[in-house]
Amino acid sequence: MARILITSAIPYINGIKHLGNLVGSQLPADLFARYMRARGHEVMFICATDEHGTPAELAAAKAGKPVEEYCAEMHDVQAEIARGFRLSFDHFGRSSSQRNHRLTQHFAGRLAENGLIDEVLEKQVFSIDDNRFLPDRYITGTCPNCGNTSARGDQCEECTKQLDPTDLINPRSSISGSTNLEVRETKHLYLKQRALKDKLEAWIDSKTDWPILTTSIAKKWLNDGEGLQDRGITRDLYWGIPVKKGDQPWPGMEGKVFYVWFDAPIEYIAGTAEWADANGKDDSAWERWWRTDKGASDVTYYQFMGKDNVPFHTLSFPATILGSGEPWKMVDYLKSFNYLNYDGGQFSTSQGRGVFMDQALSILPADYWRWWLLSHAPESSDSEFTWENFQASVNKDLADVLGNLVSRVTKFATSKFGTTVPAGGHFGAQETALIADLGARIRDYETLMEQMEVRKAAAELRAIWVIGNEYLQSAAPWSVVKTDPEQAQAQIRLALNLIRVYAILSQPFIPDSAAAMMAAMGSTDWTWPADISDAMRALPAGAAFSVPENLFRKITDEERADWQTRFAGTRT
Ligand code: B3M
Ligand code: ZN
Repeated sequence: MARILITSAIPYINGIKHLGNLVGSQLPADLFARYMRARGHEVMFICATDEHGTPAELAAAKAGKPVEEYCAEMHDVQAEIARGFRLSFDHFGRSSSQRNHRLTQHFAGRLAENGLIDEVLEKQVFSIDDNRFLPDRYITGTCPNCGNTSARGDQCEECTKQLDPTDLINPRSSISGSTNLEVRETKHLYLKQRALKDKLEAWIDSKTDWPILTTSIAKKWLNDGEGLQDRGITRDLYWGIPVKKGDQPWPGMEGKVFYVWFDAPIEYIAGTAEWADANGKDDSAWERWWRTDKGASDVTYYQFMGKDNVPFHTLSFPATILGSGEPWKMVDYLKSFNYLNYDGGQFSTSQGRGVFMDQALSILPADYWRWWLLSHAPESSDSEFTWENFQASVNKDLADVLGNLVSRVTKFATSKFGTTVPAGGHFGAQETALIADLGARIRDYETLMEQMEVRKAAAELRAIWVIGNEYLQSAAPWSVVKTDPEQAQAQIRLALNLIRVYAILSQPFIPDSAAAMMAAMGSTDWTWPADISDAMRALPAGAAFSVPENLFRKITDEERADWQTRFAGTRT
């Protein structure tokens, strides 16, 4: 049994995420966590809301609420939606927790002690009308790189270039729209990432099994253009973690907070500490996941995120950890995703274009979305959600292939042999061949799941469903029963066992349907089918089963057309 630590990029607090966000981090992380638990490993799966920074302050202002209140409410909303999607976090924390305050201040203190912090008097845009500094998203203007006229002070959403507020052409305040701005001096802390370049490079080079998407982004940031830059880790903002050196005040930094991207990844650790607190455990319970001097040296740590988050996880966060000089667990494998596009364009939070997580659950059960999203995960390239494709995929894969098999078998068995597993006959050549084929395919499926090849794993799972259908088609118990009822009983016994095995294999993708299948088979035995021959005989003759409620319903053309118009834009 291995110990597996899994973190998903933590979603920003400002609003409900769309399906593109979901498939780029939380959902595949959940798939992996579920699979690893199903294989009997000890898993710690952590996510949280990312609550600091200008997006939170701006969203709270727009909602007319104090930012603390806004964040508390939105955390609960996101937690509820995560439960709706069956995201199986061991803990869904908050980056504004006291645990994260203390840990973030601790890391900053260690970095300072190790000579890795510069105090820099720098120039920041100050809004005279708003009487405040305008860091990051508080300022809007024209991108010097691509000409986008609504680029934000931290990054241009069009061309993804990272920006400084002072880079923007024709800058204006995001709060008031005022252009009555001036540049003023203010003191900030810089993390001397350049001093850590060799260490970072050696660490990245040691990750020979990382996906190309991950390493190419890391390398680009390390070496391209001006290369790795020292990074400002503080801001002139009200909302955030107060700048302190450990638990001591930081002279000259009063009233300032840490930059959101400094504290957000630390929340992975803090979130695990929050888990320990929430479960009445002491510090050793979370430290054994995170401190290599306290038991974490046998942990394997996986991170999941969208490609835009990769630089922060391959350079900035590792710089914090390496710079601390303390034995913290670092990521072993970083799985990153491309973007999911929406129906000929992009998902857009600002324009309300696409399907958002709450809307998705309001029209169909979680499993439909989970299946489509995971089987179309944007791995090797960007992928696209279209309603046609979604409808086809749900109707074919879930309803026709899997749902139909379950319903046909259980209904036929009930009508011919009653509601217990029939005892007659024995497995012949066809059954033996199916079992052998299944065994081989399950081994492939395991390999793909272990490698986090999400799409390929989904395709293999679907192929596993398909061979069950093909078997039934050719064995044809509905004909055989007329001439050789014993043989038909053996075929049905096999098919009922197949449903249980499908429940186990499918559970990471479609947990609710899997639970319904298992319940219908009257079993609670989720043991992974390591020995397929045994697994196909697990339901004993005479055991009761039932016909499950229709597992999947088909999406009609009218629904598809309706949803297509409904989600075309301008979410209210
Ligand atoms: N909240 C950005 C995002 O949701 C950011 C991730 C933080 S991971 C530590 O894409
Ligand atoms: Zn741009």
